[in-house]
Amino acid sequence: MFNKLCVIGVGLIGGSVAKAARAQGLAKTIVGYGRAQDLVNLQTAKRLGVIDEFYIESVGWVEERNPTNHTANVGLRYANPTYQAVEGADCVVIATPVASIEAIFTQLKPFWSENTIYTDVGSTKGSVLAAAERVFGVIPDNLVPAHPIAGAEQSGVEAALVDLFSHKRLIITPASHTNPDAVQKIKQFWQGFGALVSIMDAQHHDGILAATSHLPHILAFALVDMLGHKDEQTEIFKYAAGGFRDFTRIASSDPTMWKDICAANKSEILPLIEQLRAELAKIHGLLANDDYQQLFSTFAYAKSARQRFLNQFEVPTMSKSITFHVQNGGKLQGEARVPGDKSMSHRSIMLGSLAEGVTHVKGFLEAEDALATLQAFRDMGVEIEGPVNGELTIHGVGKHGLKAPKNDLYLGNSGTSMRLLSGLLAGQPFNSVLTGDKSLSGRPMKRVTEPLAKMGADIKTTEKGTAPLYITGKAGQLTGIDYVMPMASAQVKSCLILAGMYAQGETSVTEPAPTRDHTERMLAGFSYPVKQDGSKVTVTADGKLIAADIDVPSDISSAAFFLVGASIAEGSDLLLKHVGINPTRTGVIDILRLMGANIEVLNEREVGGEPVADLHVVYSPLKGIDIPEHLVPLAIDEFPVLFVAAACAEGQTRLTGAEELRVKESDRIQVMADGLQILGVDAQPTEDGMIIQGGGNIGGGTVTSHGDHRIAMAFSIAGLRASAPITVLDCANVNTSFPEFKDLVKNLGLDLVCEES
Ligand code: SPQ
Repeated sequence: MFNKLCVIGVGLIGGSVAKAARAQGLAKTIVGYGRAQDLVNLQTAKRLGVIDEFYIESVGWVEERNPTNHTANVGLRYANPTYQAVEGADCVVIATPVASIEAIFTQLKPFWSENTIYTDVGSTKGSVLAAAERVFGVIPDNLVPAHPIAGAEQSGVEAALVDLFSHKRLIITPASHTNPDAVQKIKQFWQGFGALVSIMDAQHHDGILAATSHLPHILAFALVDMLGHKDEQTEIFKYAAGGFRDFTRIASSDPTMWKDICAANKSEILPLIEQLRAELAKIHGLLANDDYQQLFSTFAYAKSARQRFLNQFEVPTMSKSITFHVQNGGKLQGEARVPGDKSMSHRSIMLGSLAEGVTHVKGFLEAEDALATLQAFRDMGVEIEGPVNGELTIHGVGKHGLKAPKNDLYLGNSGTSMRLLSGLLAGQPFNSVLTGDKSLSGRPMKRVTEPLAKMGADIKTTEKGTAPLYITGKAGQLTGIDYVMPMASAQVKSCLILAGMYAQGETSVTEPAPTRDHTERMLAGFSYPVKQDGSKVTVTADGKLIAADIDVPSDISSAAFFLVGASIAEGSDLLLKHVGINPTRTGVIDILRLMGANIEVLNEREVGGEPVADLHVVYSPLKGIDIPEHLVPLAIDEFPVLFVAAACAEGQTRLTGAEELRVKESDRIQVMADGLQILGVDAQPTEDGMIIQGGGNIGGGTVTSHGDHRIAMAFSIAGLRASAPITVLDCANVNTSFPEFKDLVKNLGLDLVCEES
C-alpha cells in the first residue's frame, strides 16, 4: 500500500486509477495534479472524494516565507505546486496524453526522487522512454512505463470507473535496467485493480498496439472521412445501419489524442498501412477478376481469425454464473424437437473436414462443445460456412490436407473433442497442443495417450495424465495395433480408429461392451473402409473419405430429460420428434421401460445411416429396479436424470458397473448423490454406481451441478416432482450441449427461471 499516491491528470483514466486505488485500499492519501484549465475537473474530483487534495501547475518558483515573520525568508524550501504534489509520494502516476509526457518529465525533473516510483498510462511506450531519455539523459531506473488497455467513450473524472481495469489487460514495458522491485510494485498495484498484467519490451508493445488499436482507428477515421464527404453530397448516412455504427464507433474518439498517438508510434504504423493497402489491392483484384472462391476464403479466414480473438473472452463468459430457479410441480405436455446429437455433430466436422469435396450438414448442434470442434478445424485451415439454423457447409481438405494450427487448440469442456483429436493429430505432419477448461483439464487422458503411444505416437500430458496434451506429429511413423479396451468407451475407440487411418498396417479395437458407433457408421457414409467383426473394429490407412451429406438427428441424451420428466410428472403427455435411436444409445428407453415407463417408438425410419424415430411418452408410475449392467454403456450420459427417475420410483433402484460416471465432466455419482441427499432422497453412492430408495418425496433446496451440464438439467427436471422449489447453482455449462433447454422446458410446462450474474 502506498502512503501517498500522486495522480497527474485526473481524467477518465487517472480518475479511475484513483478510484480503484481508494476502493482497493492501495493508497492512504491521493493527491491530484493538473493544469490551470483542469481546475474544475480537479475540484469535482475532490468533491467526489476521488482525491484528497490537488495542486495546479504554475510556472516559476515561489519562495516560501516564515508565516509568523514575513520578513524572515525560510527561503530554500520551495512552495512550487509540482513539488508539493509529488513531495513524499511513494508513487506518481502520469495519466496525461502521450504528447504531454515530455513536458511533465521536465516539470518533475527538479523534484525527481529515488524514493518514488514513477509510472504512466500512455498508449505508446517507445515515445515515453525516448522522452525520458531526452529529459534525464538516461531512462531513470525508477520509471516503470505501463499501459492499461482499457477506456470508455466519455472523458473527465465524472466518467471514471472503479472497475475500469478489472479483467482488462495491462502491459508494463520496463527498460533493461529498470529496478525490478519497482516493476514488481507496479505490477502488484495494477493487479490489485484486477488487471491482467503482462511485461514486454516497449517496441513489442508498440508493434502490437499499432496493429490492433492504432491501425483500426486510422481505418475508421479514414473511412468516415471519405464517406462524410460523400454524405454531404448524397446523404448516404441517412440509410446507414448498425453495421456502420459498430464499425465506425472508434472514429468518435478524440482527434487530438489520436493525432498524438499516431505521431508517437509512426514507425510501427507506417509499414502496417502499407500492408493494409496490399490487402485492399488483393481484394480489389479478386473482385475485378470474379475470383469469388478466393474472396470467400479471405472472408472465411478473417471470420475464423476474429472468432479466435473472441474465444479469448470465453473464460470470463464461461465464469459467468447461471442459476436455475425451479418452481416445484407442473407437467410436460406438447411436442418438441430437441437439438442435434452432440456426438454426431463432432464427428460430422471431423470427417467432413477430412473428406474430399463439400459436405453439407443439417441438424448440427450449435452448442459450445461441438462449436469447439468446429473452431479447431477452422484453426487447422478448413473452410466451414455456418452454422446457420444448424446448417453447415464444410469444404473438405482431404485426409492429408489439415494445416498446422497457429495456436493451441482450445476445446473448452469437451472430452469428445480432446480424445478424438488426440488420435487424429498423432499422425499429422505438424505438432499441436490441446487445451481445455478446468473440468476437461482434470479428466483422464492416459486412456487415449497410452494406446496411442503403443502405435508410436508422441503425446505429453501433465504428470497426472491430464491436459494440456502436447502432440508431436508423427506422420508416416504410426503403426497399427490390436487393442483390447479395458473400459467401454466410444471416445477411446474413435480416437484409435482416427489414428489408425494414418498408421501402417491394421488398427483393431475390441470393446468389452457395445458403445456408440457413430464414428464407424459415419466413416462408412464417407466411403471409408471399416471392418466390423463382432466387438472388434478394424481400419487401415488405405482409403479416402468422399464428401457426403449428413442429417444429424435429435440427441437422445437431450431427449432423456423430457423422457424422464414426462414419466415422473402426473398428467404429462409429450411427443419428441426426430430422435436418434441408434441401438448403441437407447439404453435410457430400455431402462425406463423396465421401470414401467410408457414410451412408444413411432415412425421409425433411417436418415443418413442412422435410425430415427418420434418418441411418445406419457406419465406412468415407475418402480425401482436393478439396472442390467449391459445397458450401462448404452445409457452412460443419461444416469444423472435416471437417478431422478429412481428417486421418484416405488422401491429401490440399484446401479452397478458404472464407475465411468466418476470421470465425466464431474464425478456424476458423488455429485448426484450429494444433491439428491440435500433434496431429502436416500441416495447412497457406491464405487461403481448408486443405491436409491425411491418412493419418498423429493424436497426442495439448493443443489450445485459442479459445472456439469447434465447434472444441472437433471436437478431441474426433479422440480416436477419436488414438494418445494429447487435452486440449481452453476448451470452455465448447459450451453455446452443444450443451450435451448431452459426455454424448451419452460414451454413444455416446467416453471424455470434462469438468473445470470
Ligand atoms: O464430450 P464429453 O465431455 O466427454 O461428453 C459426454 C457427455 O455427457 O456429454 C461425457 F461426459 O459424452 C460422451 C460420452 O459419455 C460422448 C461420447 C462420444 O461422443 O464419443 C462418448 C461417451 O464418453 P466415453 O468416455 O464413454 O467414450
